[in-house]
Amino acid sequence: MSSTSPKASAFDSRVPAYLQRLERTTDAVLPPASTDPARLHEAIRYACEGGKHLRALMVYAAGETLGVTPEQLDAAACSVELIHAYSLVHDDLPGMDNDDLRRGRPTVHKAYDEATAILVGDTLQTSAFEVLATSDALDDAQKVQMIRALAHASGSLGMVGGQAVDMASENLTLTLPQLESLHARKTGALILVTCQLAAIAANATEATRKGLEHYGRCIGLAFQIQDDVLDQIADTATLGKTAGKDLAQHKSTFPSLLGLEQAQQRAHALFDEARNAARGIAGHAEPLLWLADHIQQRDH
Ligand code: GRG
Repeated sequence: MSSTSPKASAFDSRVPAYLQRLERTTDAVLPPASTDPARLHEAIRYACEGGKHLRALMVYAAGETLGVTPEQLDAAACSVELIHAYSLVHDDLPGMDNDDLRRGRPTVHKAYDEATAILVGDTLQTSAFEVLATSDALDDAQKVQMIRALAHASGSLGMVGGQAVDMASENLTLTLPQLESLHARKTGALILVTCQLAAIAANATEATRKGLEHYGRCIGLAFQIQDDVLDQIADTATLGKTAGKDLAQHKSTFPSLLGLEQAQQRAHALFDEARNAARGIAGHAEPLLWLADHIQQRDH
């Protein structure tokens, strides 16, 4: 069964409260902007502003599906957003994607400077592990499992490795399996780990964890295909502005390998597969169904 329009739902009504919890947890783990070195702490907070917080919402949705309390999910939700924010700050640096704008504002190295942006990313990364290690709502075994899962997802076998493969593949035409494998690491690993962290918080059975992981993998790949599709549509609309960058570097994307329409169809099928996986999980699937619909409907 397929669904593409977000319905009013119980989870939807709880999203503002979850985002407030995320803000409170993040605020508590990061030193105040006035703390020495104030410029670094101000830049760290700047880097955390303005995102959609889809990964934190995935932690809360997956946890809710398994009956976990929000208190037991706060550290996990915050930790993935901190890693995500660090990855964007470093991805934007001149030595990587060299972007001037992020979330509609100057990137951290533009608003501050390059050295500060490197240190912002470094601090966000260590804070992600600190928030897990210092949680009052998790037992020690859960903390260790979460720290291990997050380290694996963000390290050289996960997100950082995906970024390295991506940079090495510039100007190469990848095969579809190569592109999928690259994105399973670069973007998919951090999306997948949201489900793994929720499963750890729930002390879930292996069958439940596997079902959630299948959901997470489908959402991760669908998200990336959709990101490429949205970029391609935006590029076509502003051809003049992006033509220089396109000439300077060629990147394999899902629309460039499959064509725009087939890429859209593949993302659609993956969102459907994610919803089917959610329905198969022993629990209350509605939050995960809401999230799949919500991500599918995004336009940025
Ligand atoms: C530099 C170590 C290192 C890793 C970078 C994830 C990543 C690896 C780079 C991001 C590059 C990028 C823009 C990829 C497209 C998919 C993606 C992660 C989009 C941004 O995620 P959103 O839309 O961002 O969830 P917001 O701003 O809402 O948080």
